[in-house]
This record gives sequence, structure tokens and C-alpha cells, in this order.
Amino acid sequence: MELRFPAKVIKGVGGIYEIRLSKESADELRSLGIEPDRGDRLCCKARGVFRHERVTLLAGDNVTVRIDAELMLADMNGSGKKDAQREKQRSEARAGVMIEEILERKNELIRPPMANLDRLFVVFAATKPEPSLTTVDKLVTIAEYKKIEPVIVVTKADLAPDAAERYAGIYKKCGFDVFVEGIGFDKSGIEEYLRSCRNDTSAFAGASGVGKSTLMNRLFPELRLATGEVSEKTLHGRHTTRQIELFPLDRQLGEDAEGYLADTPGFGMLDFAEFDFYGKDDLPYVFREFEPYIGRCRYTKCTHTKEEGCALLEAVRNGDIPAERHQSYLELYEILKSKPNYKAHKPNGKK
Ligand SMILES: Nc1nc2c(ncn2[C@@H]2O[C@H](COP(=O)(O)OP(=O)(O)O)[C@@H](O)[C@H]2O)c(=O)[nH]1
Ligand SMILES: [Mg+2]
Ligand SMILES: [Zn+2]
Repeated sequence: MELRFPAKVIKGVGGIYEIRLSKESADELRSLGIEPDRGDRLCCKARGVFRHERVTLLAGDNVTVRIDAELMLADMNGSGKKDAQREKQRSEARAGVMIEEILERKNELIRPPMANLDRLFVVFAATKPEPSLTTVDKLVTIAEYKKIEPVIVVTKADLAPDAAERYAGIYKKCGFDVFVEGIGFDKSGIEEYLRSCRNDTSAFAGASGVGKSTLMNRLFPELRLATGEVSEKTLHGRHTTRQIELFPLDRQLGEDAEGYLADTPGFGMLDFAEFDFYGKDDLPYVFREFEPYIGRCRYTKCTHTKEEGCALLEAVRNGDIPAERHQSYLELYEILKSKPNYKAHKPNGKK
């Protein structure tokens, strides 16, 4: 018997994907004597044709899986694998299961490589490593461009409380939701926030070593994610989180929570060296606090970098726009002005 189920890709490495079935689909499988992996998951491969279409499956993708029930049953019985053994071999694709189709994406990111995100927690440390707000704003503006809500999280506030508050103030002033976290801090604010977006897909992103996995562990201790020491020499974290995994929120927040939260591997500075996620003309529109000033400059072609009569520069001088954010704007403008032929990344990676 052949079945087709909607599912979500929660992890994907080297051509083998972990997908999660809905409760109903998993129950239907069980009624046929087939037990999914823990958490109603299945390890499987994708149809070869994705490769030819140059489509890469991403964590967060909504897909259709095709299940050959006889093949699955035969594999389970024939191979004589006991449950314990199967648990050990979880990274092995199961026979008779195949991802057949990707449903249309709401959005996709290249860093971190994910699809269908509602919210991106942009995480940076108040110190160790010292933050680069331009790098932070690269992530924030990419999210804005993709209509993914950026949320700011400043970590390690226990080590540098004043700096943490100063950074937080910059982003609060721009209208972002901001959380200041640190060891021993009250985590109820961010917990409450997650509960308010229990049906959304969110991810923690930010440089290596800023404390993404540590914070996820504080929020959800049962995840027991690996965390890494920051090397004293380079102040860069080791890459302890190697792959993206979506964690279903229903385990933590109650059965009716339909959303997911993902930890992502940290990136290095080089990952954003080639910055072409949007064009120069888009730039003023991906800084949300600029909006009230756009169209009010003396020159219609104002670049908001140094012109006389620029309403935006005036707002920076008055302290209505944080100078740090305008500094990020200037640095991004420098990078983007030499890329006149910007072409948007097409959805689904099709060229
Ligand atoms: N003092 C302090 N250390 C932290 C905090 N968050 C993380 N760390 C430490 O920073 C290092 C990197 O943390 P990790 O969660 O692996 O960072 P990730 O690469 O962003 O996932 C670990 O040694 C953590 O113990 C924090 O809020 N305060
Ligand atoms: Mg990590
Ligand atoms: Zn201007």
C-alpha cells in the first residue's frame, strides 16, 4: 500500500533527512504495524530529481513523503532489527520512505540554511566575543528583507552588564523586541515570549560562541545541546553545534504548540564577506527605524550617507536614530554600491 503524508524536514545531512509526521499520520502508520522513530520521525532520502532541479532541501521545508507500507514492513521484519538497534542506526534512511515533493516556501535563508521561518532570534554576546554590530545588522537586515521578524538577544550580560544594556537600548529604540540574558538571569521574559509564538518556526542565529546553545538549554534543559568553551586565544567559540535541528515546541510548551525552535551552528565573519542578499536600493528599507524619514530629504536621490539636508542624518544627530545603526548602514552601503547588478535569489533555489 502506498501512502502520502505531509511532513516537515527537521534535520538534513548528507542526503539523509529527518522528517516529522503529524500525529494523525504517525497514528495511521501505527495502525498498519509500522512504528515511526521517536517523536514521530522518519529518516529518509529524497527523490533524486531534486538534484537535477538544483533544489536543496532545507530544515523547515514542508514536504510530501511517499510511504511504501509493504516495503517498510518487510524491512522492519526481514532485517530482524530490534528497536534498540534501530535507535542506534537512526541516521540510516528507512526503506520505503521517500521525500517526493517540496511545498512552496514562505521564505528561505542561506545563513542559517532554513526555510519557512517566522522569527529569527539574532543572538550576540555583550562580551567574549566582542560583538560586531555590523555583523548583527547583516543578519537583522536579511531577516527584514525576507519578512522574518528579527528578535534581538544579548547574552553574557553577567560578564558585562553595562555594555549589554547599552546594546539592548540601541535595538529597543528601533522598535525590536530585545532580551538581555546571562547566567543566573531570570529567563521568564523570553520564555513567555516563546509561548506567545508557540505556533511559529523560530531559530537562534549568531556568531559561534555567543551562547545560543547555552540559552536553548536554559530554556529547555531536556534538549541537552552541546555547548563549547570559548577558546581564550581567539575568543571564538568552537563549532559545537554542527547542524541545524528543529525542535518541536509541543514537548516543551504543551501539545497544542505547533511551532518549532532551531539551534543553528554559529558562523564566522567570512560567511558574510560576500554580501549579496539584497541590493543597495533595498538598504534604507531594511532598517525599520529609518521609515519615518524616508522621502523627507532635500534631494530625491539622497543616499543618506553624507548629503546636506538629509532627514535621516538629521535624525542621527538628534539621537532619534542610533548612530551605531547608521554606522552599519554606511558599511553595508559601501559593500553594496559596488554591486549594481543585484539579482534576487529565486525561490526554491531555481536559477
Ligand atoms: N558567562 C556566561 N557565559 C556564557 C553565557 N552563555 C554562554 N556562555 C559560555 O559561552 C560558551 C559558548 O556557548 P555556546 O552555547 O556553545 O555558544 P554557541 O556557539 O552560540 O552555541 C560556553 O562556554 C558557555 O558556557 C552567558 O550568558 N554568560
Ligand atoms: Mg551552539
Ligand atoms: Zn537622506
